[in-house]
Amino acid sequence: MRHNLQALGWNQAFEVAAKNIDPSFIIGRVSRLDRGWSTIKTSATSNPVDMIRVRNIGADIAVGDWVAVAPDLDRIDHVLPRYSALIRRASSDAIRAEQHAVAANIDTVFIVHAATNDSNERRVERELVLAFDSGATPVLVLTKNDLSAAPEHVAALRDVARVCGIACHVVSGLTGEGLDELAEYARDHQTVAVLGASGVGKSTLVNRLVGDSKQQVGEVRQGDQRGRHTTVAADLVVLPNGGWLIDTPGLRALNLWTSGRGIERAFADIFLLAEDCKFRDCKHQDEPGCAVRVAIGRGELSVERLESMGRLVAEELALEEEQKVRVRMSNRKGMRKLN
Ligand SMILES: Nc1nc2c(ncn2[C@@H]2O[C@H](COP(=O)(O)OP(=O)(O)OP(=O)(O)O)[C@@H](O)[C@H]2O)c(=O)[nH]1
Ligand SMILES: [Mg+2]
Ligand SMILES: [Zn+2]
Repeated sequence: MRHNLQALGWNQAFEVAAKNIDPSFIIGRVSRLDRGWSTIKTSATSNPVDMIRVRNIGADIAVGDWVAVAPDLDRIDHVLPRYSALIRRASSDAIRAEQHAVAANIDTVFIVHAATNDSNERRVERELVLAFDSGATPVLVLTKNDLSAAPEHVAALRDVARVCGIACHVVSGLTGEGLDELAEYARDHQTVAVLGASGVGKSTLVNRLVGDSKQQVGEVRQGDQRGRHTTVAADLVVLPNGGWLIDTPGLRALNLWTSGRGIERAFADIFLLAEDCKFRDCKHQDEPGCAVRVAIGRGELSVERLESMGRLVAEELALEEEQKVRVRMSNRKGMRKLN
């Protein structure tokens, strides 16, 4: 076992995956990706000698990945299999659609929203699908609780967390309220990715948890409270208790990439109701004996939530179709390469 790497999150599964890698290669964890260059930590200290910089030529890597680098530091030779990854679709262009891994080898995803009125349930649902699909455990974090409270809004978001069985914490990056609870998720060298819209307060939380102001924090616009995309690259940072946080840039578009069980888990309440629909393939529109419609009639489920699920399901199906077409195209010999 490479004991020097354990504090960085190295485990037995990585040890097994790395057993055939040439011992002269340097193994480390990607802590930051800038244009063309990756920063790789080879030990958990913040000592500069424990970090190497390597060009990312043709390497498909994300912050949090474990990689092996040739001794001449020329390039990344291996990327070890990930046990989880937060993946979104990078482009909405059908032919050039590519996946973009936001963070890899994570145990928990903090989905950060403001406890004020600015955030929306629809974005929470989308982020939940992505987070569940990643293989890590999502946790909803409602921050800026020191600002004008919006109790109904907080109650609605708490409800979203409750129906899909995840924890919800109401915190403040300014006063520090609730942050001890958050630090618990990064115990024992575990890794937490922090996801959320620009300006929501991700870097502020990371700084508070880390205990310094390494992450740059930006003002939000006065009118609509939107952020200015202050954080430009994901960053792996260590906490005083030895856990790891990945601060990420606020992403405007969060398009779905894969189709794990994310939708089923993010909309667990609707899937449960649907078991009582008369028809197994009920679309919950106007079919007789639809238990989902009954719940809407009783005010137990909102139409908006059902429609939101419908949109995400359609997005996922369209993606699956595109992928089939892409496979067919690439199988055709003599076709000009399209991507
Ligand atoms: N009152 C209050 N303000 C906060 C809190 N957290 C963040 N802010 C403010 O919100 C603004 C944006 O915070 P950031 O931490 O930069 O937001 P971010 O989510 O990292 O944004 P990007 O890096 O652009 O994705 C800054 O002006 C912060 O000072 C909080 O808990 N309470
Ligand atoms: Mg930031
Ligand atoms: Zn139905």
